[in-house]
Amino acid sequence: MTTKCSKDIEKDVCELKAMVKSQNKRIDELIKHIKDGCNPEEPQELESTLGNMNPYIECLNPDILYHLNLDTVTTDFPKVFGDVRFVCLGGTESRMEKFANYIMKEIGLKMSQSVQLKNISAEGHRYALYKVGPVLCASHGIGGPSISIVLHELIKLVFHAKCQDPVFFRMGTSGGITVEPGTVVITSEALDGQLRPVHEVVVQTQPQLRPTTLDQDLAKTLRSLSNPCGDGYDTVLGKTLCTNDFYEGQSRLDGAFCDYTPEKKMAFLEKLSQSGVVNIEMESTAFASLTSQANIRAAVVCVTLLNRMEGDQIDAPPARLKDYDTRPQILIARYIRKAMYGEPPAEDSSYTCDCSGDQN
Ligand code: R2B
Ligand code: URA
Repeated sequence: MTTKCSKDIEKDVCELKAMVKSQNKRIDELIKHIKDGCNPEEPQELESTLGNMNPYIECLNPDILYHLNLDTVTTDFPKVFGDVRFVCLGGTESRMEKFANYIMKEIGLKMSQSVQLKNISAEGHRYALYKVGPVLCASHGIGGPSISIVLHELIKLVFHAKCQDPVFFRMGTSGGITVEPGTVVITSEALDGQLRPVHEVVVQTQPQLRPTTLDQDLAKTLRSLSNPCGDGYDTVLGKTLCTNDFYEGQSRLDGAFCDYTPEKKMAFLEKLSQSGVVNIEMESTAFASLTSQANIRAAVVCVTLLNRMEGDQIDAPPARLKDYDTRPQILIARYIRKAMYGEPPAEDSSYTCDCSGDQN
């Protein structure tokens, strides 16, 4: 056994002192880091990228998103939803559940076979909400009032979660003006029942006209992701008429009431066509105005179920309607894949559906 000479001991002591000194320095750095983290001058966390938000929201503790059955005290929004980059809305719960399962495959996320996707808002009994990695999928029901409620709450959700530049999509169905049934329409401009590019909101008895601005670059990018030859159907950019009613509002002859003639109906549809309108649906103006108010990039992608120049009733066979329903989903999935991975559309991205009937 060798004994250490006093010189070696001195060296060890010296090294130990240096180690302790360096550790103390590291501890000081960590303490400073923790302190700086609490300093509002130097925020460590990213802030929400949304604009024009209601200033009173900050005072709400908790903020209860009643229809989504969520609140900011029992759910840690930044932790649970902070990674959301895409918010996809569609009319029915079943469409959005199918889309959630589809997008999961498309973006390569896997879930164990025994686990089912959970509808986060099931207990709210109004809307369905699924989260698939960075994609939120929500149902919105029919019409402006219904989509407006869920959008207020989804916009607050991404605000509280401090999501960075989330993109919103509405995927839906519509009636076509002159275009072949099954055509996919990306809305260039959303018009209300008076053909104005506005969404009217009555606040304390006063009508306010809010612009229905949609992101033109996003619309063009979506259009560029279509492949008419490969897809077997057209994808077009055009104006969308948004009505508050499916029957008289869309100039149908098959509602419970009708006080105009078939000639007047056709004259109206011709006028739409001449104004550049290619489809009619019921949520685009509310969707466009609420998203643009919050500076959110957004797009409306709807398939046409019929050509309104040829009739009013939706009489295509269920299997065809199911196939139509998948078309906006395929396009939006291509966009999401490309945004996430920079990939072109997958060869296998055609979506085989079951036939359980869902066409809102
Ligand atoms: C399209 O289809 C629904 C009406 O059947 C409505 O939600 C819309 O915009
Ligand atoms: N949705 C509508 O709002 N109108 C149609 O004609 C078809 C679907």
